[in-house]
Amino acid sequence: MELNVNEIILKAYGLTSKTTKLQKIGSGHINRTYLITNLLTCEKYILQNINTNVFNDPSAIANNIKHVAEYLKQNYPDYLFPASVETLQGKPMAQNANEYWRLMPFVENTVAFDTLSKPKQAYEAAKQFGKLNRLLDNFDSTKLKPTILGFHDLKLRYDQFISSLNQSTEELKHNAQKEIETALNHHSILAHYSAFENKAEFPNRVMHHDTKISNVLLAKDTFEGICVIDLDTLMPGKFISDLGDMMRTYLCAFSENETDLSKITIRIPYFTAMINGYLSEMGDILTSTEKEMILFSGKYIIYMQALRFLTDYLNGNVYYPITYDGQNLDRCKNQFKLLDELIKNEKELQDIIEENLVKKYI
Ligand code: GN1
Ligand code: MG
Repeated sequence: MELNVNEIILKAYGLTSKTTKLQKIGSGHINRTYLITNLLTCEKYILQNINTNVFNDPSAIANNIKHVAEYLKQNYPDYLFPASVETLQGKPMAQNANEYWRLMPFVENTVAFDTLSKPKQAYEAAKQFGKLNRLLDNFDSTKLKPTILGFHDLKLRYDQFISSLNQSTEELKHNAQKEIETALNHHSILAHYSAFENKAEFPNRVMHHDTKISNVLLAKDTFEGICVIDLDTLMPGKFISDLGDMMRTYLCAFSENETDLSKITIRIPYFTAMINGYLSEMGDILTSTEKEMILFSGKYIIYMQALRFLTDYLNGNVYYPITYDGQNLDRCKNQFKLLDELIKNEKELQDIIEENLVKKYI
C-alpha cells in the first residue's frame, strides 16, 4: 500500500487501506494516477490526484465533466464516457486539506499504449477523439470553464517564452541560443494562428486537449477504439488542439524524450491512418476554413510544445519534471526537429489530406 494516498480519501469512496490494493500507473507529467482494486469485491477503479499547481480550480474539471456527461447520457446513451464516480456524499471529488482526488471507473478488457506500433492504432485513436468532438458538436460549450486559463493560447505561450527570456540567466540563454533563435524564426506560426483565432469559421468546440495514444482505451482482443480517458483538460478550444497533438505524438516512433534527433522522423502511413480516422467522424462537421487548417494543426501544437519546453528550461524547470539537467532543452530540440520534419514533408502530407477530404467528405 502506497502511503501517499490518504485514508480520508479512500474513506470518501467507502474504501479502506486494508482492503484496497494500490498500483501507481500512467506516465503523465502532471497528475499522480493509481489503479486501485477493492480486495473485497474485486472491483477496479482509477484514482487520480489533481495537481493543483497546474489546475488551480479543480471544481472547473468537475463542472465540465458533469455537464458533458449529462449531455452525452441524454443524447447518446450508448456512448462510453468514463466520468468521475461520486463520493459517498455525492461530491464529484474527494478532498483532504488542499488535495483533490477523483475516482474513475476502470474499463475492463481494454489496453492503453504508450507508443504506436501500427497505423491502425492511429486510425482508432483519431476516430475516438474525432467521435467525442462530433458528439459534442451541438453542445453549448459556454457551459464549460477553462480548467487551465489560456492552455492552448499560442499568443500567451509565446509571451511566456518572451518573459522567460527576460528573467532567465545568461548561462541558460547561452545554452539555448540556437533554440531561442528557432523559436523567434517560427513567429509566422503565431501570426497565422492570430489571424484565424477569432473567425466565425474557426469556432470554439469542446476539445479533449491531451490526445496522446495512452489516453485512448482499445479493446484487448481486436484493438478497436473503445473510449477516451483523462478528461481534466476537457474544455472549449479549437479543433487544431486535438488533431495537432495527435500529429505531435503519433507520427514519430519516438517520444519527446528521445535525444537522438536522427530518430525524429515522420511515419507517413500513420499520418494517413490518423487523418482517415479523424475525418471519418469530423469530415462532415469541420468548416471549410477548418479543413484548410488541418496540416497547420500539427505545426501549431508542435511549435507550442517546443515553446513550452524551452520556456520551462529558461525558467529553471518549474513545470515539467526532469530526470537530468537540460532535459527540457533536449525536449525542445526534439520538438523543433519534429516541426522541421513536418514542414519538410508538407507537400506530401497536404496531398494525403486532400485525397481524404475529396474521397469522402466534400
Ligand atoms: C503534459 O500530464 P501530461 O503528460 O498528460 C501537459 C500537456 C503536454 C504534455 C507534454 C496539463 O501532459 O499539455 O502536451 O505534458 N499537460 C498539462 O508531454 O500541462
Ligand atoms: Mg493529461
